[in-house]
Amino acid sequence: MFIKKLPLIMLAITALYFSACKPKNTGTAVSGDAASKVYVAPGKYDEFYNFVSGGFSGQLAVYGLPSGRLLRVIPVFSVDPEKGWGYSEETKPMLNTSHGFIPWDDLHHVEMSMTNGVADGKWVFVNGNNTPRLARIDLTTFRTAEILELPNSGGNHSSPFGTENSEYIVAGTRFSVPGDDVNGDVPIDTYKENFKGHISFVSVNKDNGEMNIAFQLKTPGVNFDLARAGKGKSNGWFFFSTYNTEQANTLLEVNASKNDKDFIMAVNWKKAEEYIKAGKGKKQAVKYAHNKFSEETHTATSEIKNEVTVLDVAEYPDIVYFIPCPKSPHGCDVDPTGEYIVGSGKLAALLPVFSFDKIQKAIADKAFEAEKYSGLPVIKYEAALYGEVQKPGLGPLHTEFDANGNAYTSMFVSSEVVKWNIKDLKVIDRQPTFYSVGHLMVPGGNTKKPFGKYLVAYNKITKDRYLPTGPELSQSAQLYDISGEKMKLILDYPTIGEPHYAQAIPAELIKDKQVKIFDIKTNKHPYVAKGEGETKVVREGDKVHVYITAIRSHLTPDNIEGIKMGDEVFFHVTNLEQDWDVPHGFAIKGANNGELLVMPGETVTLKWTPDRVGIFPFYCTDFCSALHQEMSGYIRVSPKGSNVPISFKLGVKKTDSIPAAK
Ligand code: K7E
Ligand code: CUA
Repeated sequence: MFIKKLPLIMLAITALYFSACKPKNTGTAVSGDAASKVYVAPGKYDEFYNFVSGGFSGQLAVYGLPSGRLLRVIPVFSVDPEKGWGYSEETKPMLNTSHGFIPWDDLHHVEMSMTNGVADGKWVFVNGNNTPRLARIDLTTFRTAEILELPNSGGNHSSPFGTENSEYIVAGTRFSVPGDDVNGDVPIDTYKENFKGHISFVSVNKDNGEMNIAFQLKTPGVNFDLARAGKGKSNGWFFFSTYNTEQANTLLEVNASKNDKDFIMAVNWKKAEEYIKAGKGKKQAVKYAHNKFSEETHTATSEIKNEVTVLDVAEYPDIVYFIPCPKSPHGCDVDPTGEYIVGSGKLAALLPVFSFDKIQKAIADKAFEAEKYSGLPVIKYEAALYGEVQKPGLGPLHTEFDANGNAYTSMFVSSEVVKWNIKDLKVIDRQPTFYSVGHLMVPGGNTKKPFGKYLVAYNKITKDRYLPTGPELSQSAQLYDISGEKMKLILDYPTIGEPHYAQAIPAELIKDKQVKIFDIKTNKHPYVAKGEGETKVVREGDKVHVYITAIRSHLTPDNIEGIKMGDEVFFHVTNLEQDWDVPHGFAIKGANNGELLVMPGETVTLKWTPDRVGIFPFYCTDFCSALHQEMSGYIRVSPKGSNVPISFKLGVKKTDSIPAAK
């Protein structure tokens, strides 16, 4: 029997300890040559791009390593008025869901697309934790290209994790809930009967990256926390950490911490794929949004889909095997060879390392516990275990690897990163973090070929590290040099939102593949004006379409009349520039909206409903030339029923009014 009950009082003490311990030494702990290791001289480039989750900001931040310089914030799940994301008409559909438009989410994990188990620099996948979604970011534009909602899910935390060739991006639900096709109006304490887990296998088109839900696995109701695909010899398998295997529905802090061991759930996804190919999956009616951004039209579309294929693992018990793992495991990480699977029990005093070969043998020998879990086989702990790292630290969360057979584990409670050897499981080094490290990241540290060299700790608490800024302090990243036997702290910098996971790729992989401009000749936006001669103002009932162009340093047209109260005005701004790094912006007084930021060759639309009669200035918001302040115009709003005709002009070039469209 592997499940033992802990007395409640002990749990309370554990919980207290879990949240209270911090290292006392807040000193710099930085050695003399640290500055030279992170110094990237003006005009020089960083060695790595580091993609860091923005947590509750909903965005993805891009930093250079080793400098720690913030290069860009890519809006993903949250609106961003700075870039017009979720404000322009073109981007609004990206934030559509089956619940309607949602302006925010909580982004935790980052997964690079891979070829042969190594990041290939095409796309980054990230998760929306709250309203379950996946997003794909294109690494030639640094823009969110696609967002896919996940049905049958309640919190998309165990996500996104990819297979060796990004055949699938996999997403496990954090909260189990009744499936979307059944009546969910059930008492919450019927969790055990009615709540189910779902894991989505999302296929990725090799050429254009498009995501589609290939199938879902329906599992017992537990909480899925994190996951990793197998690699090398374990390619074809997936490993998920679970908690709340107690299936509690209240006071999880206590009730989901009762079992001495929860599980790593090993999934034979190749087998699941075979069943799906053999037609064993069941079609289920659901509702989810699939949003895509086209760089041909510079416009997003949102489609609501109605069906998903589900395979119930209870009916196919050779897909899923549970492996006991002490105690509320958080991270579940696979080493570069694919042989070792590290479980990080948040409340455990040791780190179990499982062996893929032993797991295979245990399955062949049926080395299972007498008691199944929800009807599924539980492999005996010892039969799957390679060994345990003893006294690694307190509150282990996540593990990454270098190229030399070492593992690095973050310790939330004892605030340290711990280096240990995968073969002999001995701790080699430990260095403090300031403070309470969550994820850590080694460039390539999740892949078959880690780059090593650096480790970044992403910390939850900053306290005394930076100048204080009121009650809320920025969270932080800390950079360690791991090229030697001992890890050396070399840099400490604040981050946006809350950093959870991050991944880094060599700058060389993508820096010369960046889109610099969009070719105006191929712009297929329905409201493009490909030159000033194509600008116009068109009334369609009470909708007015303004085809406007921007080029240094004027907007065409810059005098517009004939707008009336009750009109909805659409400013379709085309940036005529064909030079790198010359965006123009657009804003108008009183607009209940963000600005537009329009890249060269692109068309973007701002919707404006005038709320009063008068003259409204508009202007370019991006300082684009010495005469940027001149890049402005006026629009006249007349009362409803006024007979001021539509007219528009730039300078002396008076343009005739365009008759109302049919
Ligand atoms: Cu921050 Cu990956 Cu959501 Cu651990 S999770 S810390
Ligand atoms: Cu265009 Cu300022």
